[in-house]
Amino acid sequence: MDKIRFLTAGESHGRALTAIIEGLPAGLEISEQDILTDLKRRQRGYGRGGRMQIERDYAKILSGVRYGKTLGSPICLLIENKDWPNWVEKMSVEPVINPVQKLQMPRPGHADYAGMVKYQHDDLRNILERSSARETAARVAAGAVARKLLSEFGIRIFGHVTQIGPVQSSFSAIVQLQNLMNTGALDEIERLLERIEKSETACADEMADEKMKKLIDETKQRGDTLGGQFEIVAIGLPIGLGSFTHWDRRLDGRISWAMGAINAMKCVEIGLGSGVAQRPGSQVHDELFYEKSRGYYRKTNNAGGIEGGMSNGEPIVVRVSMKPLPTLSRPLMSVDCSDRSLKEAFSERSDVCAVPAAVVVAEAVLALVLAEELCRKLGGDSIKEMHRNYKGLVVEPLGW
Ligand code: EPS
Repeated sequence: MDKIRFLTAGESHGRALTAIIEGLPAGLEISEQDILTDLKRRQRGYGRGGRMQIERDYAKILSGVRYGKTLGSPICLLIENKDWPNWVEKMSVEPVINPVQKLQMPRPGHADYAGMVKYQHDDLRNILERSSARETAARVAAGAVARKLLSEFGIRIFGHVTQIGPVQSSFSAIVQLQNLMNTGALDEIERLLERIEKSETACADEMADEKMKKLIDETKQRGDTLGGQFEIVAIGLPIGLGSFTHWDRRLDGRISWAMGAINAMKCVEIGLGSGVAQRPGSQVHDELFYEKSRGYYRKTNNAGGIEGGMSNGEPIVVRVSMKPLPTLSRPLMSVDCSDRSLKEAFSERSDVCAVPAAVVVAEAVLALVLAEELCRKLGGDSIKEMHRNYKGLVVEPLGW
């Protein structure tokens, strides 16, 4: 990212998490309350562990905003860890007289083993503290600012869980959303969003939601964990974000990178995704139509809103698969790195299933990618200038 950059810092059980976002335009209205909405949503979900009972994630804006509007300078956000008082000794910045016992049984599937080798640590706490998905709270806070920018231009992002373990939702955004948009039933979209927000699994299918919760309970009993799949959708995008002209400008590539860089994500699909492999071209590509009242339009969205690395004006639909979390309360076998003896892997408080929370993280990173592309398209020094340029966007091919 070069137009909008962001960095996060902070350990899971350290004093706080921070994020710095640089490159946003001046004049964007933003408040701590705007950021709070998404931080609260990230803490949700059936299957979360004890930590979420302790934390009340809240991002303080430390810089870059004056009288409720961005200045154009870097925005610094601070999220304090409420759990910190319980970790002051164990996570002390200064050396301590009696350090806590080292953790040396890496969890299969976590960053522990490769991290211990790479950074030459003999205590896996030095790895897990930063590799923990706690960091995603900072990404969500940064993403909430990007989302606010997108909302200025009518762009909305939402997500929903399509699968937890083997339980699948009957709902897929790629089909249903297209039907709702084709029939003009836009208020149905609002009802759909309400259903997702009310669901503890962030699943629009009420029957699947019940089955998912039951499965999470059973899995918890067994000391195991669950992954799943979710879809993220962006609507209201102008045509031409991203470009085919060079590999690192392709929007699908940028989105895949951002999604694949979220902890525990193993597969990113756009539109039909892996479904394109088995169909002939005639059943994959979305035909173009034109009506005077509607302009150019499509009846399907198998491309998931991206053709040739560019947004094509249809909803962007991204499907992501998440692996089950590697901290098992009934641990897998591992090796004690202090004496190479076979032992159970390290285990501590964690979540059974974090797929509903991951949806909010994925929404945030999509917002960051799209906000950057929007600034590139509209010239991003000030909101005023961006609005002027937005009004001047060309929306049809040259020809008339
Ligand atoms: C998380 C905080 C963590 C875990 C989870 C995500 O809290 P703690 O480690 O204190 O229980 O609940 O972290 C992981 C899944 C992981 O693999 O590290 C959070 O804030 O989202």
